[in-house]
Amino acid sequence: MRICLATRNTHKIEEIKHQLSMIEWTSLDVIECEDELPETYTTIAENSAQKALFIWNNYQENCLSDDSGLEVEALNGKPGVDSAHYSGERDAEKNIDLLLKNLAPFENKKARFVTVLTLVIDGKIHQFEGEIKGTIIKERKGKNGFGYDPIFVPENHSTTFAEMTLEQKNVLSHRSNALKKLQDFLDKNE
Ligand code: ITT
Repeated sequence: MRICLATRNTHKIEEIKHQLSMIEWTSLDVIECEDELPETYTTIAENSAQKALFIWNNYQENCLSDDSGLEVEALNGKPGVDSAHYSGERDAEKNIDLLLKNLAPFENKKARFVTVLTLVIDGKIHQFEGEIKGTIIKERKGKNGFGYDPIFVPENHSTTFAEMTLEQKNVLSHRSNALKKLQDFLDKNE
């Protein structure tokens, strides 16, 4: 069975393919989808479903979408669903700058990353959620990964996601936790 990865985020694609390498993946380019995937809801779970159903409804392809975000406790869960364009632009550096500025007055630096994967197989929808708790540090550290990785230190660790290799991040991350649930589902439904 081939599954279309319904994302244009190359970092997500790399992480997902690395963890679930046995799946026959296809891509938005392969199915000739040039549309921007809609994300118009106010929750991560709804946006995840919306992206996958858009592909199923328009291209009749089995597919997997990933909607994720960083929820910061002291900021009442923000940037959350707005993580990709928190600063008003799709710019990771500006997003981090704004987050550090907004969080500076608070002692509480706790945060969590969350991912909701949506798998659509033959029109049926299945969702898998993963999270990783951690803290936000005051200055960027590391060059790997993407998004908020340089300022996020996962619980029980001393380095940021951006200081870890892809393999190390993939043992811990919100995305990998959701992918493990997806893998269990596929194993049981083979
Ligand atoms: P697609 O919608 O095409 O999948 P996207 O980048 O727009 O790609 P989202 O709407 O899910 O994806 O936005 C998620 C944002 O949350 C992402 O742009 C990052 O800023 C942040 N994010 C999600 N997962 C992350 C991770 O593993 N490490 C760092 N930041 C992450």
